[in-house]
Order: sequence, then structure tokens, then C-alpha cells
Amino acid sequence: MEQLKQQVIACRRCPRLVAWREEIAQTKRRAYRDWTYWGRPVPGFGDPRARLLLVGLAPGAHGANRTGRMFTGDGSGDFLYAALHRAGFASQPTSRSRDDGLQLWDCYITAVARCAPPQNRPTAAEIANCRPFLQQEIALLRRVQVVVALGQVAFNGYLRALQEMGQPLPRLTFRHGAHYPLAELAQRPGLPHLLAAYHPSRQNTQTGRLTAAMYDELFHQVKRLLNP
Ligand code: DU
Repeated sequence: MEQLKQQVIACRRCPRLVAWREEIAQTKRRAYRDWTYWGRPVPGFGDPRARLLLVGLAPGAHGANRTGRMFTGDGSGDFLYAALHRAGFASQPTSRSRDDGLQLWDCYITAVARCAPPQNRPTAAEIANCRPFLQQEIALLRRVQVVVALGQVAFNGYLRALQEMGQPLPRLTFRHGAHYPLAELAQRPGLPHLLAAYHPSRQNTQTGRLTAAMYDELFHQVKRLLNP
């Protein structure tokens, strides 16, 4: 896993994303002008023996692209880590920097794209370029029993990664709260439960489309699936 993280951090495969992540790191946001931005691809974070895997979209320009840790330092992360803490998967409710002492318990966080993209939207080709990293994580995280896809792009990207690893999956549709028992659906023991959830972006949480209570229910469902 440590080797994989170093490979991720060194990646320069997508020219548009290399340019964007570095430009953001140079120009910064006024509130963070004293920060040395990470400005590189962001590796996965958490417990390598996790039974719960969260799959996000891509680093936020002034969040993970600034701090170097998934979902760390922006509104999406504030919402997500608070929920993880309430559910007992995170040691503290906030994630502010790589040296803030946060630990994830039984949980690992990754994303379908590792570099901050313009408009928060990686292209299909960029996600495809990044897919081998996700597939290597999936292979290394052998204890995972439940995967939560945060948003439709993560949902489709995770399923595509599994399909390319040889899993014969039917077409599945994204809907917040949907539960797909992949082992049964694909007749492959060992595959995890997949839960679909709205992404914790400000666009969802500030409009009331996604509430803290909805994430509490989501993580209750995760725990029911982990401890049947
Ligand atoms: O050095 P390390 O114990 O491998 O931890 C690296 C990194 O991973 C640290 O920032 C905490 C995080 N982590 C975690 O969140 N949960 C674990 O169970 C183990 C490590």
C-alpha cells in the first residue's frame, strides 16, 4: 500500500490535470495564502484492514489538493468526517491537515480521480487513466465488505473498475440509498455490498438535498451490513 501511495503521488499522466493542480497550488485562495499547497495527486487514506471503503470523485481544488489527504480541508470533508465520527469510523470529527492526528477505524477513503480537475469534473479519459490505482487498492484492501460510492461518477467508476477486473456485473443504476449486494448479483462470493449515496458536496448539503440525518442512516446501514 505504501508503494502504491508513492506511485500515485508521482503520477503525471494527465496533462490537463497536472497543469490545473499546479496552477491552483500557485495561485491559491486568499484564505490559504500562507499554506504550501500539496498540488499533486492525492493517495488513499485510512485503515488498510478496513471493512468499509468509501469512493469519492476527485480532490477539491482548495481541499485535498491543498492538504494532500482525501476530503480534507473543504466543505465536503467537513460534512463527511463529522458523519464518520458520529458513526465511530473516525477518531475525530474534523480533518484539517495531514498531521492533525486523525485516524480512520475500519474505514478507507479513496476516489476515482486523484487530481483536482477543472469544474470538479474529471473527463472519462482521465478517470480511465486513474483506474489502475483504484484497482490496485481494491486488490490490496482484502477485508472490504461494504463499499459506499459518493456520487454517480464514483458509483460508475467503481463498477467499471470491478468489471475490468473480470467481475461479470449487471447494469446498475445510481440512486441515493440504493443497496446492491454484488456477491449475489454477480454470483461471486467475496464481492462487497455496494451502497450508493449522494456526494457530500456543498451543492448537496447546503441545498438540503443531502442532510446529516441521511448520512447517519447510511452509516447505520453500513454497520448493519458489517455485523449481520
Ligand atoms: O503510519 P501509518 O500507521 O501507516 O499511518 C499512516 C496514516 O494512515 C496515518 O495518517 C493515519 C492513517 N491510518 C488510519 O487512519 N487508520 C489506521 O487504522 C491506520 C492508519
